[in-house]
Amino acid sequence: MKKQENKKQPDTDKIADLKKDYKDKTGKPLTTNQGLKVNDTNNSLKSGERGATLLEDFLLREKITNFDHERIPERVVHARGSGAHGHFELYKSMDKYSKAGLFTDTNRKTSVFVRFSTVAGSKGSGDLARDVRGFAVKFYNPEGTWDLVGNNMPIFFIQDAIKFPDLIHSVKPEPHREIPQAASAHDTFYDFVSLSTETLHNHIWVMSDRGIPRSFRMMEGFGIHTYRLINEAGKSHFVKFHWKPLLGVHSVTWDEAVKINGADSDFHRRDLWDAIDAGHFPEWELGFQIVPEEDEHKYDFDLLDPTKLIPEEMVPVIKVGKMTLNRNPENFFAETEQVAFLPGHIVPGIDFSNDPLLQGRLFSYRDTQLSRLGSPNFHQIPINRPIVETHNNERDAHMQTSIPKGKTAYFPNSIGGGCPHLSKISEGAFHTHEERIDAKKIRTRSESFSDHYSQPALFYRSLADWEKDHIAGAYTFELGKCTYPHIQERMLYHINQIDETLAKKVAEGLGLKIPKKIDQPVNQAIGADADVEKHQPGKKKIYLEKDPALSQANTRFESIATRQVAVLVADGFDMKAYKSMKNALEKDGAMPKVIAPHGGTIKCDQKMDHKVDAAIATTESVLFDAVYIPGGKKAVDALLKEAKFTKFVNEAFKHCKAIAADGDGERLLDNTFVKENKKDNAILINAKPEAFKKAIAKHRNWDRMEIAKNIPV
Ligand code: HDD
Repeated sequence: MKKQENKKQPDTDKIADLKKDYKDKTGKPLTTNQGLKVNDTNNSLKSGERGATLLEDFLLREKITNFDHERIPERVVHARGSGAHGHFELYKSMDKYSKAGLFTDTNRKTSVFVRFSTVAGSKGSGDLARDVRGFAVKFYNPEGTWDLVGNNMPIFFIQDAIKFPDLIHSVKPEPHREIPQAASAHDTFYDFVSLSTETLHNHIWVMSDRGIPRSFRMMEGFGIHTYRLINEAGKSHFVKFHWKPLLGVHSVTWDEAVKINGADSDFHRRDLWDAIDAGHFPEWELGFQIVPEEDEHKYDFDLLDPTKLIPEEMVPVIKVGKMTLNRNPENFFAETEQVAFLPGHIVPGIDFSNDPLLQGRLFSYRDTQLSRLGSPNFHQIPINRPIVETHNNERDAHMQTSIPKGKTAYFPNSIGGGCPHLSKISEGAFHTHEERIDAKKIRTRSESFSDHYSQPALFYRSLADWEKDHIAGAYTFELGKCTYPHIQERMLYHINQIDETLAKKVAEGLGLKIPKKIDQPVNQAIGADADVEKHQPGKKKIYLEKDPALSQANTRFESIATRQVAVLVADGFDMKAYKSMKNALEKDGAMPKVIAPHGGTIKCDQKMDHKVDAAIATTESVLFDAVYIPGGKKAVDALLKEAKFTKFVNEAFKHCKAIAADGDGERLLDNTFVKENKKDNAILINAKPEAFKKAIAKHRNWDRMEIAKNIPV
């Protein structure tokens, strides 16, 4: 991740296009929407100084009417999100697989707009909910816009789009009292999950650390469905899309997530904005997992089943290019709120598969924009407008902003010279891959979709001990919030099918026994006339012992760029130690922040003033990745008088973060639980800054976990 000067970023094609709609009010007079200059926007027109307001007051009416209608419906899912602009560059031509321009032209800088989101919460909910994160990318191509609308997990909860309303109704706040907000830990969700065993794989991912990322910039992204790539010769390959963050995949702990939501519920939104603003542009590599058509049936799972991933051990990810996000939006509503992603937006060289979840999505996303953005003309909103001209015979409708010329709006026509005219495939027209189909029309689920335990078990087996421990904690917490013992037991039964040790731990936490069997069939994902027994999930299969790519223990740990380091100081702090640490951290892109007993400025031992970034009363330990105490006798005496500094260090220690202290700084550590644990790898006392930096790059010292659990903060 390179630090770059934000202002110097050249405009992408899409930014140049958006600039046509920028409105800059600097130095401009206030006018009505008709351009009339205004001399008073504070007082309405009245019948006398103390009289009633007059209906004539068009200024009042325009201002209030606009205000009354400011809100649009929030997204029915993924309501809370944050967006950024950037570009995608290809490493080398992938023409063997795809004829899409963005996968063949290495000279191209494809404009992108990305929106990250949580799923269940409303627009104003906290960023640190335990949830899936949306990862939606809009590629503005000269051949038309392609949307890759994915998540930060490689699989989905359900196998057929027709179940999506049920899934979402079960996780959203319960309908009678609209509780809980942005949380899956409640009765209806577990009722649904325990009866729909296809959900168990995505569910265990949500219970893992992937459900509480440290940053949007430190998440993987996945297209999830199997798509097709089509080359110039018309040959199709199956493909799964992956986004790999250059900063690695990192998460916070549940205790932090809960506290971050209170301390800064915009934590992820702020993190993304600030990083881009500071020139630390987040980057992801795009990867393909390619499966030749002839291998479609060679796996123990069905490629069309979106609850299954293809282990990277079986099909490696080929890195094909890099996406960089380097510009924040100008206006949240105009861009991030109004952007509309549709999995059906496709370009030649890419095509859909028959995944029944994807097929249903192809309907839902266009449909939802009609109530959210209000008109089929939503594609004319600047952020949704393609970078190429569009022409067709669709006409009129609400908020038509273009002025199509001519007499004809139909095809074929001769009056309009046959225009807009059709294009041949050789001229770039989209052509659906001609798949041979010989089948009955039937409402059912393929039996090849019935293996529901093998992949959650593979995921769990592939994790490090600390990750497994976090999962046990998450299940215990979530099921502990479920008030029906029969649902808790049904869940325990399923967890036991995934892993017996895990089930035992969760059962202990819940104070329940693991049932040996469940009386009624559990997979209710099928219709009333179906053979219920046939669709019961079979026992887990082990076709691969472990897939290292599934564990965050095997991610990248090289960089400390953008890591927030709290520097705890008071008047008289040791400037020499501070400067040397600050310079060392900043050299590698970390961001030291001065935290002091009060705001404004603070004096070092050289009597110089230093700007305070946050008074201790206004910040919390959970907002930082590491802590440094530079020392200085007088300063540490002052820090010891303020209990929140001690709490700050104890919390950082509990959350397994790197902590460094120089000189007298050690006395603050001696007032905390660090005192008994100075041999810890990520506790650095009078150590070289390099050692501290190494510990920060490791993200957390999970070896401390057992001790950390007993820290009562
Ligand atoms: Fe969806 C939004 C991702 C299944 C129906 N979805 C939405 C967004 C993301 C995803 C990232 C937010 C886009 C944005 O930032 O504006 N959804 C997924 C993934 C799925 C998935 C990765 C499975 C692999 N979704 C899915 C199904 C349906 C929907 C099966 C309906 C049948 N999704 C919607 C929606 C939303 C949406 C209701 C709400 C707002 C929007 O579309 O534009 O249409």
